[in-house]
Amino acid sequence: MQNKLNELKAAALRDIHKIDSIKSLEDLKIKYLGKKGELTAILNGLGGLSKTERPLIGRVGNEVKAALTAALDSRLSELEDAELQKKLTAETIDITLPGRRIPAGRPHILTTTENEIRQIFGELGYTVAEGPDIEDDFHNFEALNIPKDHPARDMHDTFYVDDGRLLRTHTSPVQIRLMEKGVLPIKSIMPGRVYRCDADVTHSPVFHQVEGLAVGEDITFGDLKGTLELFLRRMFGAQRKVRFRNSYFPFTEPSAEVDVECFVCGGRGCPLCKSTGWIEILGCGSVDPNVFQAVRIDPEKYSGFAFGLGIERIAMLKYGVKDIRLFYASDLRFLRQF
Ligand code: 2U9
Repeated sequence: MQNKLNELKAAALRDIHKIDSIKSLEDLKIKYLGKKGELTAILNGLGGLSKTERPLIGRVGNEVKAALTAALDSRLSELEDAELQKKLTAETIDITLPGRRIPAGRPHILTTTENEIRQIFGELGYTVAEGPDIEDDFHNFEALNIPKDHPARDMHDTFYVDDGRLLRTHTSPVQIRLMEKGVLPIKSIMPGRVYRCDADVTHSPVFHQVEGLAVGEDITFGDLKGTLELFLRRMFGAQRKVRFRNSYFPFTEPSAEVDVECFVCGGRGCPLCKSTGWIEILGCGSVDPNVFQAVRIDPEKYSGFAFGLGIERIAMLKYGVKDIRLFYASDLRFLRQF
């Protein structure tokens, strides 16, 4: 009987070492130590042994039971450790791996150009005014002294919506609305989208303008010149030459166009400036008395100046962009250059 117990112990220990899953280990425990287990059967059968055999076999049986229990427990904790280790390895986060790159956006070049203009005029004390994109004939044309037969009013130049309403062809109606409020003096710039029925490499049906207006009691053409010279030198460089040429606009009198020394050749002459050495940047002038009359401001008491420029035109000249459509195509290869 004692041999049988020792053989059972040896077999059980061999089995326990071979086991490689917690489930199989539990089955093995049942096989030996369960209610109907092999060792349990022997211990239950002690009553049938002789009085001399019973204590010896009982003691050896209990030792075998203790040895198997210890071996099962130790194998169980080994298997549990191994399982935990496997899980931890599978779940490990390698914090030394480089993070995923999040591509950073940046302002569009037209936004940057507009912001530069806002910044310069902001420092000169100008406020920013905005108005509706859909306008009426009075604010877009009539009040600006643009006659009924002016080509700008033609269907080929202006987008008409309905009931005589139209998409503003410049931001000037914002100035008209501002002056109609009658709060003087005025020193404001008006950035915004404008619409013209025109499309080629330098013209887009939607583009962006910044216009400016100053109205007060003693504002002269000299103030206009000083303001724009300062603006253009800040925008294009302190050493850059600037010149005023006389011109005509219905809403200003006298009117002028302003050129700066060519960015590419510095005035020597090149294809960009068409060998003139000069690049036209903006239009301007003293507010026409007829415009003051349309908004019930007394032209005898008040005077003012206005100017207008196209943001796309400035950006195209400054950065050598040859096709205006590149600004709107959302092509990152183009946009990332700035
Ligand atoms: C009021 C009175 C006068 C705004 C002006 C220009 C000259 C001008 C063009 C520049 C390029 C338009 O985008 S562009 O094609 N603008 O040359 N704009 S004076 O004059 C005003 C505006 C409002 C009440």
